[in-house]
Amino acid sequence: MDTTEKRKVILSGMQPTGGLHIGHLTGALRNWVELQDEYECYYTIVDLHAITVRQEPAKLRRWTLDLAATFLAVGIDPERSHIFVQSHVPEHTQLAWVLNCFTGMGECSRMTQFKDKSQKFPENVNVGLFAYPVLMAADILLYQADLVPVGADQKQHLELTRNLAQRFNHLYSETFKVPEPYIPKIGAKIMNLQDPTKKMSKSDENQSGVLFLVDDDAQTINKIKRAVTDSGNEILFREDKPGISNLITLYHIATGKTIQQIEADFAGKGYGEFKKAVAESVVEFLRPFKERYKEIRANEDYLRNVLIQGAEQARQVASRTLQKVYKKVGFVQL
Ligand code: ATP
Ligand code: LTN
Repeated sequence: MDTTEKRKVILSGMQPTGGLHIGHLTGALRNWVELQDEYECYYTIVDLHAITVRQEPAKLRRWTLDLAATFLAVGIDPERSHIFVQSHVPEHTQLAWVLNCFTGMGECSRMTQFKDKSQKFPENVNVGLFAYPVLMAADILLYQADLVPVGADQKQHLELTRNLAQRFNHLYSETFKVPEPYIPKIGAKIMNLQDPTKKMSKSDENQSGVLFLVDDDAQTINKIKRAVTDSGNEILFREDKPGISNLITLYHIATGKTIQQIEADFAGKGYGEFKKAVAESVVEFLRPFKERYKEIRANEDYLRNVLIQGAEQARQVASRTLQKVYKKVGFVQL
């Protein structure tokens, strides 16, 4: 490969709205780590997005640093990728304002996440929540991202981002790269252990169904042992057995064994024995991550330095795009 060729750009973001769980690790972060080999990666902690629902300041601060430590602990390498906090790069809000003026009210009100969250928090349906996807578009377009790894729930936001980029490019001239969604090759959806029809979610009130990455071993084991299972007693991966299927997925992730192999290994064995095996394997799977996390989280100077460096690098790219935009819309350049 020609080494002067520019690598394609990846950007993704995660909200610092709670402790991370095993679903984040397997569904998102493991892919983020792999993508570093091939792409120029920007990974941002989107605190501006987080305040679209009410947050306690002390918790938001803690979760932001927790998330930075998690990125590092899973293997995102600050020497190769750019890890930064969204509010440290003011260009995000600046571009979002311009894009707001090119977004229709109808476009935002059609977004499923807006409809869901305004139902969930009827006492706080704010303008920020409404404009959430426009800020997300700014996150992506500032870095001229080629690809955006997102879960299925964010695809609608990415479609809006593409529309805004095309609209602006068409009205003025070529300014933004039109990004594509990146749907990861690996990454099963992990369900809540107490309600296996619902995805495991960090802001879930029922924490006993969520395997947080910072839970201690005893908590992990207990949560798995108390997981809701289905009627019957066979260890089979089947649609009508969501509880056992979810545990099989976890075991598959933790051990690398195939579903068929797991079903065969546990044929004729009971739920109790299976749960014990799942619990032990998940604890082992998480052990190296937890050790690294503890070490990194304890070194706040190091964490802050990574974020300072990440924000500086991000600003260099973001300010270039913003300047182009400001010039095109007709703002006076001094
Ligand atoms: P919230 O509770 O605040 O909505 P969440 O836990 O659902 O948060 P997000 O911040 O929306 O998580 O997700 C960040 C990333 O992690 C997304 O790419 C999403 O696809 C992935 N992810 C989240 N939950 C799971 C899960 N249970 N299984 C697999 N991947 C998941
Ligand atoms: N909305 C996303 C988080 C997010 C994001 C982004 C993802 C904010 N900005 C830019 C990809 C690219 C979520 O809730 N998962």
